[in-house]
Amino acid sequence: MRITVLAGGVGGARFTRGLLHHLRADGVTGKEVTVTIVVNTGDDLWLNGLRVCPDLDTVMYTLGGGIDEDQGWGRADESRRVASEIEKYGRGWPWFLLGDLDLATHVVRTDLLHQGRTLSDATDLLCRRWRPDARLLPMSDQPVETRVRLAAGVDEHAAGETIHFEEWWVRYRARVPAAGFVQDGVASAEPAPGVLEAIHDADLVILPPSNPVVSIGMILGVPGIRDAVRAASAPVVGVSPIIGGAAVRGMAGACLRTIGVEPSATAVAEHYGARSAAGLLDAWLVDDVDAGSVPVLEAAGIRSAARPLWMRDVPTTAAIAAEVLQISASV
Ligand code: GDP
Ligand code: FO1
Ligand code: CA
Repeated sequence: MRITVLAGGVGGARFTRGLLHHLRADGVTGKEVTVTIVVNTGDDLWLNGLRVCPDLDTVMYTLGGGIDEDQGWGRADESRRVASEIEKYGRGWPWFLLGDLDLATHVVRTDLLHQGRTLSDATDLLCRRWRPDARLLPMSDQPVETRVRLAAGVDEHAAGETIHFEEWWVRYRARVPAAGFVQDGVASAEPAPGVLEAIHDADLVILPPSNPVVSIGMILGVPGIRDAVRAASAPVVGVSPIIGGAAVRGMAGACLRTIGVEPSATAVAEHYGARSAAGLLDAWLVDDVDAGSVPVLEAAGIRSAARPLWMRDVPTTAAIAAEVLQISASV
């Protein structure tokens, strides 16, 4: 069985860890199951001369056992000696922490890219150390940068200017009003090698509880990927990242409102749309508190079910993944 997940950082990583736990612990089908994760690279940036790929690293560290569990990103047992030295030179982004251990990943990746390797190759090589038990594919080997068009000026930025997504998210905590998101470079980008095949050949495609706008939305924006999901012969099942009208962790609500989508489990499913109506989804899981949206979505052609969707720990997340497999069998 082949499962393909389209993922951002923390939400996608935690879900996939639960999925792998479920598959490996319970031997689900008795058959060999391979998992491919197509990861958002819209957040990637150059900082202090280094290529930083936040979502790829979050997935790699989470599945490889190196993640800072409380924070959800970066390395466990991290220190910041280099960052504090860099700050003294007044260079880089003092509000975006590159920890000492994490820096090693960026140094190795940047070295590989400077040698002419692709991001896919560099990711493969980094994963040889972390052994994530899944294949990690960047959405594209070409840089596609998520930028935020500001609706109001802030600090040195004027209204109407675009800034890197991480500056809007981390420096301004998504509190500066945004007029929209731009995918810089997307027109000339291609899906990375293996991405379209992973979707085409899958027995199940999962949209995990990742940010629908700046994580999954950016992956779907790469030419060819949305069409591949629509055309997949496998069921496409999504898990709501919104519980009771709020993003569970983080500021996804601000992203949704920016594109005119209400932060609710129903509205996000309608935003993805039913595959039977030119959209992407065959099935959708909502939290118990959103059970009221099940009949609405069923009427819209999306098989739906309500169950607890808080990813509290690996076992509760594995149970969510089990439910995804179950509902996928009924579409
Ligand atoms: P990011 O790149 O680190 O922002 O991570 P993702 O895009 O993969 O996922 C972030 C989103 O995951 C958040 O905006 C939440 O909406 C969602 N999320 C985080 N934790 C949970 C959880 O426990 N349950 C559910 N259903 N969604 C969650
Ligand atoms: N998130 C923060 O809130 N503050 C940071 O300083 C920060 C640094 C950082 C460094 C490397 C990395 O891989 C991730 C990092 N993140 C940080 C997480 C992150 O980039 C964002 O929260 C997500 O990408 C939002 O989608
Ligand atoms: Ca991200």
